[in-house]
Amino acid sequence: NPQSAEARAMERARDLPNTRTATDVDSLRRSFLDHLQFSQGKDEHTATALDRYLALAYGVRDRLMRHWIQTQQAYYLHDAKRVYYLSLEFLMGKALENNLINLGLYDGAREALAGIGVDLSDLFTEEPDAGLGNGGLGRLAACYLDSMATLALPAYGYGIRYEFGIFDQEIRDGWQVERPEEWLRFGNPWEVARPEYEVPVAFYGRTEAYHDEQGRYRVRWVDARHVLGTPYDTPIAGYRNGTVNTLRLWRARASTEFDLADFNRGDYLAAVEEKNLSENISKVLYPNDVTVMGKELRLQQQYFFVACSIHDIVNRHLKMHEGFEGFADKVALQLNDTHPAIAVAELMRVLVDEHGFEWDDAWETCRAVFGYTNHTLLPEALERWAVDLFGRVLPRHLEIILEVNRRFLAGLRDRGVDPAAMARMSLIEEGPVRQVRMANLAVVGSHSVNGVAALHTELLRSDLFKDFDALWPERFNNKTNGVTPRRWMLQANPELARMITEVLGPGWETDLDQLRRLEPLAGDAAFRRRFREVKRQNKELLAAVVQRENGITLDVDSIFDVQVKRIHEYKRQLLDVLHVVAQYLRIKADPSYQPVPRTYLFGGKAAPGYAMAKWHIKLVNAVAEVVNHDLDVRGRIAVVFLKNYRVSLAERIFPAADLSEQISTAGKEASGTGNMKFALNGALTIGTLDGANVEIREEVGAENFFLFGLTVEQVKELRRRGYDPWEYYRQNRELKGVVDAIAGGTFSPGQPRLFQPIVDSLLNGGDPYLCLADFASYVRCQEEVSQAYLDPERWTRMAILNVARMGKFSSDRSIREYAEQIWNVQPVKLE
Ligand code: IMP
Ligand code: B1N
Repeated sequence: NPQSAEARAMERARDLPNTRTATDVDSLRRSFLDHLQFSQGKDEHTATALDRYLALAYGVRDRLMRHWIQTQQAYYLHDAKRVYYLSLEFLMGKALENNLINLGLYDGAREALAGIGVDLSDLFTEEPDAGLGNGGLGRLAACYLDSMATLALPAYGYGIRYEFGIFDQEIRDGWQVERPEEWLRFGNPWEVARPEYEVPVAFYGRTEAYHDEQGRYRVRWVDARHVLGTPYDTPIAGYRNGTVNTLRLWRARASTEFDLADFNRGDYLAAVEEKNLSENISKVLYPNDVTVMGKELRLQQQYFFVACSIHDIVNRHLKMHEGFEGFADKVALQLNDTHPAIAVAELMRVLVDEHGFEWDDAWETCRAVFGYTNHTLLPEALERWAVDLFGRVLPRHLEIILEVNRRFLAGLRDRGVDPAAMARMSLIEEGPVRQVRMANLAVVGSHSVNGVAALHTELLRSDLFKDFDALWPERFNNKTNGVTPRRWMLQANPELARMITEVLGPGWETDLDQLRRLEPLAGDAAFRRRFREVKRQNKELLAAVVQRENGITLDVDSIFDVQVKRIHEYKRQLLDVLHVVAQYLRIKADPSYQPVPRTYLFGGKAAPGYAMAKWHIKLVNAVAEVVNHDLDVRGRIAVVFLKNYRVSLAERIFPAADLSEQISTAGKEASGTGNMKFALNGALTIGTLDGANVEIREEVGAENFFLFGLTVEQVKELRRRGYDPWEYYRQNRELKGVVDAIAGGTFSPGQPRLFQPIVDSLLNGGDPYLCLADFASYVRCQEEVSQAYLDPERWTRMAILNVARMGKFSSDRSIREYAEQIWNVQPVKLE
C-alpha cells in the first residue's frame, strides 16, 4: 500500500544520502571495509582474496540496487511494453569488472582500494565465470542483455539457474578431460533469490475433457506431478544510463506440498529420492553446441523454464491490466532458437485452458507476441521430439500441437499447397518414429523468423524453410549478430579503448559507428606506432598466461595466429592443423627455410560425447608437443593449445591476436561472433565467405581481409559433381605429405596409427567439411598473410581500418533492429 507510513518512509529513504550508494572514493573504501567486516565477518588477520572480492562485489551490488528498483518502477509507471528474451543459455562470464565499468565506478574503486594497498585486478581473478552456455548462442544472449539495458529497453532475460554450467576443461596427455564447474561453491553475490515468487510446474499425467458452467467444452491437465520453480534475479546494468534490467533464472525445487501423499504413504526415503529427481532439472547445462540429443531431462528443462517464465510474464501483465486485451501490445517474447519453442504451446494452454480464450483469439495473441531466431542450418541441431516421449511428459501440449497442426494443414489444403510441401511443413514428421518438429512449431507460431547474418538468412529462406518462405515471405527477416563493445573493447582492451577515447572523445562506446573517424589515423605514422605498442602489450599479457599455464615462452614478435571457438568439424580446426603441419614439414625438408615466425594458438571445448572433436584436440596437442620440442623449428613456429577456453580467457585472447581464423566450410557457420571480437580488437581475418564474415569483409574492405576457399555455390557444385578427397590428396604433393605425416606417426611416436580415425574421416569418410578441397587455397592465402606481416606499417594500416569499420557489429545495432522491426518496444529513459 503506497499510502502506508512504511511506503512513504521507503520512498523518502531511497533518495537520502547513503553510505551504501555514495560513489566518492572514500565512500567506496568505507563500503568495502564494512562489507569485509559485516558481510564476510572478517578482520585484518583473516580476510582472504575471496573475501575482498566479495566485499567489493557487495559494495557494487548496493549501488546497483537503487537503480534496479527505480528502473523497475519506471517500467511499471510507464506501463511499458516489455520484451522477454527466452534462452536456455546465458554465457555471462564475470560480472564485477563489467558492473564497475557500466556504473562508472571503475576508477573510483581502483583508487579506493589502492589507498589501502589492495590491487583491484587481484580481486577480479577471484570471481568464477558464470558459464551458463556453450558458445556463440549463449554469449550472444549475454551481449544482447548488455545492449538492451544500454538502450534503456524494458527487457528481461529468462533462463535456467544451472548448478553446473559448462564443464571445466583440463588437458591430460593431450586429451580433453571434463570436470564439473562449481561456480556457486563460494556463493554468488550477484543473484537475489525470490522464493516468494515460486511457480508450480506440471509434468506427466493426462488430459481430461469436461464442460464448464456455461456448458463449453474444455480440457484440463490432471494427475500431473509438480515441480517448483524459484526465481533468482541478477541485475543487468546499462552503460552509464541508470537502467538496471533483470536476468531471471529458475531453479527447480521438489514440491513437498504436492508430494505429501508419498510421505504419508509412509515411504519416506522413496519420497526424498523423488525430490532429488525433480531437482535434477536445473542441475546441469547440456554441454552440446549445435548437436542436440533427444533426452527427456532436456525436454523437462525446456518446459520447466518456459512454464515458469510465461506464468511470471502473464502475472506481471495481469497485475497492471484487466484481462488480456492489449497483451500483445505490452509483451514481446523472443525465442533464442527452438530450445524454448514449447512456449508457443504453453501460452496457448494458459490462454485457452486457464483463461477461457477461444482458440482463434489465443492463436492470434501467440502469433503476435512470439518472434523466433534461428541460429543454425545444421541438420543435427534441428530439435525433434519423439511423439511418444513428448506426449508422456507433456500430454496437454501434444494435444495442442496436434490441434495447431490440424488447423494449419487444413489451411494449406484450402490454399492448394501440394501434399509433399505440406508433409515438409507439418509440425509432425511421419515415419517409423513420429516426431514433433520444434522449428516448424516456432515458425508457425511466430510473426517473425530471423536468421543471424545476411547469408544465413538467405539460406534459411532458400533451403531449410523454403516452403514456409513461399507461404509467408513477409515473416522472414535478417538480424545480423553483434557484440557488446563494453565487454569486448572497454573491458578486454582498456589500452586500445583509452587511445581511441583520446582521439575521438567519449561517446563511441555506445555509438560504435563513430569508430569511422579513426580511418584517417591509419595514415598517421605516430598513431600506427602507438597502435602497435598496444597490440604488443596485449600479446605480452597473453604470453604471460601461456607461460603460466603451458610452460611455453612465446615470441611476441611472431604472428599470433588464433583459432578459439567450440571444437567442431564444420569449424575446421583440422584445416588449421594441416597448415601447421605443412609449415613444419617445409622447415624439416629445407632447414634454410625461414617463414615469417608464427605462433599458432588454439582453444575450445569439445562436447563430451563428440569423439572426433576430441581427436582434434589430441592432434593439436600432439603436433604442439613435437613442433615445440624440435630444435630445427625453434624461433620459427610454435603451437599452443590454451586449455579451458571461456569468456574470461577470451577477454585476454582477442586483444592479443594478430590473425583471426574464421575458416568454416561455406554455408555452415550461421554467423560467428568471435570473428567480430577479433576484428574490433585489430586482428586481421583469414576467412571463408561464411556467416558474418561476408559482412565483415564488406565493411572493412576486401583489401583488408584475407579471403580463401570455396563459396556456398562452389561447395554445392562440387558435391553435385561428386567430391572425391583422394583426388586432392593425389594431386597436391604438399597435402599428401601432410596427411601421410599424420597417418604415419610423425606426431605420435611409438603409435604410428594413433590418428587413423582423423585420416580416415578425411580420405575414406569423404571429408564431409572439404578440408582437402580448401587446403591449397588456404595455404596460398596464409602466404599472403605472412607477406603482409613482413610490412608492419601496411599491416597496422589494415588493422586500424578493421577497427575503424567494425561499427556495424555492435550488439546495440542488432538490438535496435530487433526493437524496431520485431518487438516494437520503446526505451524508457531514466534521468
Ligand atoms: P516485476 O518485478 O517486474 O514484477 O515488477 C515489480 C516492480 O513493479 C517493482 O519494482 C515495483 O516497484 C513496481 N510496482 C509494483 N506495483 C507498483 C505500484 O503500485 N506502483 C509503482 N510501482 C509498482
Ligand atoms: O549461434 C551463434 C552463431 O554466431 C553461430 O554461428 C552458431 O553456430 C551458434 C544447440 C546451438 N547455433 N546453434 C547453436 C547451441 C546449443 C545447442 O544446444 C544449438 N549455437 C549456434 C549466435 O547466433
